[in-house]
Amino acid sequence: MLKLYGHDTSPYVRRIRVLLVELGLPFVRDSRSWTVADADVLTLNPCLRVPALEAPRSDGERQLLLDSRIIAAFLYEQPGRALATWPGDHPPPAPTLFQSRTRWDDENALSILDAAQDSLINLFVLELDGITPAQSPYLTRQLARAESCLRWLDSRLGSDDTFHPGRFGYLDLALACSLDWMLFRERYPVRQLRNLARALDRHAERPSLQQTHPRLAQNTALPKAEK
Ligand SMILES: N[C@@H](CCC(=O)N[C@@H](CS)C(=O)NCC(=O)O)C(=O)O
Repeated sequence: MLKLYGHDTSPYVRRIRVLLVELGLPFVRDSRSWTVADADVLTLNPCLRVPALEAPRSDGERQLLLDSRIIAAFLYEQPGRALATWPGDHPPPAPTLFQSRTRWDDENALSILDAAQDSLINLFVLELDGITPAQSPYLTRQLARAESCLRWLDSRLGSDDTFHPGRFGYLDLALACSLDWMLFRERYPVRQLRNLARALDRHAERPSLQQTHPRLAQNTALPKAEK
C-alpha cells in the first residue's frame, strides 16, 4: 500500500492527496510532519520536508519518493490507477502529468505556481517567528515574487476553467490547493485575481478537493494555524 507522509494543511501534501483520489489509488497516511520531533518523515527525508511517499516494490523493498512533483510523476505512471469519474459536470482527470505538446509550458507554469507558493509559505512561517516584510527587504521581494507569479498564472489561465480544455490536470489541482491555502492562511487576496478565483469556485465542489479542504484539517502542524 502507498504511504503518504505530511500534515493536512500543507498545500503540497494536499496536491498528492487529491491526485491519489483522482487516480483511484488506495493509500495510508502518516500525517505527523516536520513540527513533530520524532516524526518518521524526518528520518526518511534529508530535506526535512513533506510530502514524502513510500511505495511497495516488486523486490519487496520500499521505494521512497521525495518532493510533490516527483511523487506526482510516479503516481501517474502507476499501473493500478483507475481515473475517477465524478457525477455532475466535473471535467475528468487528465490521464498523464503532462502532454508532450504542452509539456514545457506546463512545467514552467508549475514552477511559477511553486515559486508563489514557496514565497508565501516563507512569509507565513517567518511571521510566526516574528519577522515581517517591513523588517526584511528579502521578504518584501518574496511578496513581490508571489504577486508577479500569481498575476502571470491569472493571465495564462484566461477565461478557461482549466489549463487545458475539458481535462482536470495536475496544474489545475495544484492551483486549487495553493489558492485554498492562501485564503485559509490569509496570505493573499486571491479574489482580486478574477480568472484564478473563478476557476477556484468552478472546482470547489469537486469531491477530491472538497474532502481535502484545509478547513477540515485534523493535523495543522503549525500551532497558530488552528483557525
Ligand atoms: N518542493 C517541495 C516543497 C514542499 C514544502 O515546502 N513543504 C513544506 C510544507 S507545505 C515543508 O515541509 N516545510 C518544512 C519547513 O519549512 O521546514 C514539494 O513540492 O514537495
